[in-house]
Amino acid sequence: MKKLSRVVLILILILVLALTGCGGGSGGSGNPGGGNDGDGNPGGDSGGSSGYTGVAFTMVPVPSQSYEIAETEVTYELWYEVTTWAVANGYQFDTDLFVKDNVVGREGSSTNSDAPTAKKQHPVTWVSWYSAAVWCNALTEYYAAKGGTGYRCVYYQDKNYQTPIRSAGDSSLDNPYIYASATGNQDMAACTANGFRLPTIDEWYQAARYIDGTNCYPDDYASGADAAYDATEAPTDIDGDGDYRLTSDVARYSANSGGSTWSVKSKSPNKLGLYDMSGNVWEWCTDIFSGSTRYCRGGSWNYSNISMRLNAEDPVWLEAGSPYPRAYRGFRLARTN
Ligand SMILES: [Ca+2]
Ligand SMILES: [Ca+2]
Ligand SMILES: [Ca+2]
Repeated sequence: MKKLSRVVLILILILVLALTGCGGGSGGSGNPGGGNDGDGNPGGDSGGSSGYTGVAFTMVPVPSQSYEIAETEVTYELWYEVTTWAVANGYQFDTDLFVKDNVVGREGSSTNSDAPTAKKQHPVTWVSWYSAAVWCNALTEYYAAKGGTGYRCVYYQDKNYQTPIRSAGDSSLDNPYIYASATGNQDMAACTANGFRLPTIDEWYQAARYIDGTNCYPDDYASGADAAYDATEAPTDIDGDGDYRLTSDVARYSANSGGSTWSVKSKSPNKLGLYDMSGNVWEWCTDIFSGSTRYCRGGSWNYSNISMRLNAEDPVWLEAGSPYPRAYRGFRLARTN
C-alpha cells in the first residue's frame, strides 16, 4: 500500500552550535528571508557536517491532487528546533495566553516548553492558529537557510508578496495574502508558492478519506478505520489492505489515551500512510470562516469517539484575549506541489 505514495523525505539540517556565528543562510542582516529569494539556492550555509543534527519529517503527495500533506502532526522536536532558529532571526510568535513565561508551544499535553525530552515525538500543542501559520513561513525560511530547496513563503503582509508574515501579532494574518501568480490573492486554492502552510479543511478531508481515488472512508469512520466510529457493526476491510481496524486501532482518543497525548505514529495509519489524522490532537486548518473563526479537524486525546469521525470539525473563534491555544490542539503541514 505504501507504494501508492511517493514518500518524500525532507531532511532538515540544523546547525546546533553555531547559529549565532554561521553568517550564512539567513545572514547577519536580520532579514530571515535571505535564503528564500526564490532563486533555488539558499547559499551561504557554513558547510561541514560537524555540529549538525537533523530533524526529518515526511511529506506525502495526495494522488490526483496538487498538494502534499505531512505524514504526522508537527512534533515538538521539530517545532522547538525551528522556533529557536526563527526567534533568533526576527520571528515573533504569540505569547499564547495563559502559558507561563510567555513561551509558545508545549511538548504534547505535558507542561514542558523548554528543550525536548523523551516526549519530543509528541505533537506540539498550545499553539494558536496565528503562531501555527507564521511558523509555516518560519519553516520555509529555515529550510532555505539551512541548505534545503529555496521554497517560497505562502503567507504575506502585502498584495505584491514582498514581505512574508513573520509575527503572529501581524494584523494582516486576519486575512493574509497568499502567494499566487496574480497579485492580491487571498485564496489558498490559487496558491503557487511551494513553501509550507496549513492545509485547507478540504485538503485535510481529502487526505483523511482517501482510499484509492474511487472509494473513500465514510464520514462516520475514523481515518484509516474499517468500521464506523462507534463500531456498531463488525468491521469490513473497506480499504482492502487485509486488516480490520476499529477506531481504537487508528486513533488516540478519550477511551485509549490515558489522559494525554502520545508520540505520533502510535496507531495504524490510513491508506495514504498518514498517522493520527483522527485523534491525538486537533489540527488547525488554514481556512477563514466568518472573520476570526478557524477550524480544527480530527479530534483529540481528550475527546470521545464521535469526534474521531473524519468529518468532525471544531470551529474556534480566535477572539483577541481568548485562550485559544490548548493542550489538545496542534497542526499538520501541507505544501503545494
Ligand atoms: Ca489498514
Ligand atoms: Ca483495512
Ligand atoms: Ca490528529
